[in-house]
Amino acid sequence: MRKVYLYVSLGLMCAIIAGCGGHGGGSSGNRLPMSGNETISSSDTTLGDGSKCDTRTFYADESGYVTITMSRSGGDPVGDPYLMIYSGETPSAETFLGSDDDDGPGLDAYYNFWVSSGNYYSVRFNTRSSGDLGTYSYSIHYDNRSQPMPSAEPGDKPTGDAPLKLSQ
Ligand SMILES: [Ca+2]
Ligand SMILES: [Ca+2]
Repeated sequence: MRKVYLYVSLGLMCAIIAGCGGHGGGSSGNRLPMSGNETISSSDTTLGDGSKCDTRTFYADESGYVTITMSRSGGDPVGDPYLMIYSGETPSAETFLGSDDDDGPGLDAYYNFWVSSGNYYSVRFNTRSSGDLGTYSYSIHYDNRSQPMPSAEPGDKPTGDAPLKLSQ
């Protein structure tokens, strides 16, 4: 009886410690906001058109609008950023939600959509064409409202109508 009590106490303590750990930043890597400077390189995942991509998954701990950006940035930037968004942790044709090519400034990609609390979403940071390697910056953050395109330019297509590119 005493042993059981000890195990329960230990379990509870572990849960409390794990819960507190979330505030440290290190173990909350899937929570928003996320941002960084990264590189599309030849060793990244290859898609059906031969282009390369980085995949990042985030967890929505509240419902709301989320904005995702991918920008030409760094010392040797990619030529033409491209985004694809998926529900869940595994990108596929079945989980595909939408994509964007040029809704950000210039050739930068921008996507704004509604997420539901308690769900995972995945983002492929990609380029419009194959052979386009280089650096970029990205951001995934709550906006709490639907955002218009930051730079509506002649010839821009509405968010979401860029074609899906399947895995190779
Ligand atoms: Ca990469
Ligand atoms: Ca683009």
